[in-house]
Amino acid sequence: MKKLYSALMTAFNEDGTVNSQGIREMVRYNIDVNHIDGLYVGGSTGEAFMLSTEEKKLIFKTAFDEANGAIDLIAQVGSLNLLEAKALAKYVTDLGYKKISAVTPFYYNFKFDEIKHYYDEIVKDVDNKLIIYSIPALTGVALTTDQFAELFENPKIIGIKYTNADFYLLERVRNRFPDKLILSGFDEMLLPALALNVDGAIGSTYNLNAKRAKAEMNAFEAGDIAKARQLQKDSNDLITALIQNDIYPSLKLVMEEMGIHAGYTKEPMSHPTPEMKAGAKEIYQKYLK
Ligand code: NGF
Repeated sequence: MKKLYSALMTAFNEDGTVNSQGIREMVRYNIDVNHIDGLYVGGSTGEAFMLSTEEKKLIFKTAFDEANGAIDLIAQVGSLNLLEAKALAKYVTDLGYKKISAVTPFYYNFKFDEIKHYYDEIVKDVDNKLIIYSIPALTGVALTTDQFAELFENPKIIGIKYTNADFYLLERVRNRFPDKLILSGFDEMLLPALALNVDGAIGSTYNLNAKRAKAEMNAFEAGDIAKARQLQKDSNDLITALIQNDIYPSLKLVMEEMGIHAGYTKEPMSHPTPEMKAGAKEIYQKYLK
């Protein structure tokens, strides 16, 4: 059975501080209404790369407490500061997270040996399993099939969060590592990823659109490709509208329309303009009601 994970957002107050109550509401909504299989905590959608270590810890703890064992949780601990990544890996493991993940280190054009060292170090002192977070469009780091193979030599490294539109590489990786966990990261490309036999998906828009995405997965599994294609089209109408309205603040504005206190994005991401607010209201009415 393929699994669907929402990439958890972080609710911020207008001044950029973390709003724990808003995080709790989003966790609850994902469990009670979306019936989600799990949450990816501290990733891009969580705006984690703009946060302090203490803020990240608060978010990991709040999500863990609120979920209370009901769903699978993956903690994204990757950071350009390897000492921070290691400390967070230990922190979330001690809390009880059963899976961790780490973005490929970015910005400094690290050599592959350095990337391998980074992953081996993150898992070295923790009894946990790690999913590589590969997102070349944002990191500039595009790992090859052979490089994934080298990272998988470490038995604690169990899979890939594959946020990449390279389906040739996805096919190569899927077939070379049939036992590894591969979770697709681009919501608008869920159907082609399912066709290549991913184990599930993680994404930002599932916070709002889990029901349709699950129906698509079920239709695909049942061999009803026409239905799956129609559902992907419907999802992509929603995703396109979100992107055109500025996706990060809009995801939160639409959640607010649904009565969930998702709060603000963190600057330098934009705060909502009146036009964005009107756009989000329209998106909710048109695609989600
Ligand atoms: O936010 C991005 C940036 N991608 C997310 C997802 O892959 C990131 C994706 O859902 C994520 O899950 C996380 O780390 O928190 C997109 O928002 C969606 O497909 C719309 O393009 O690429």
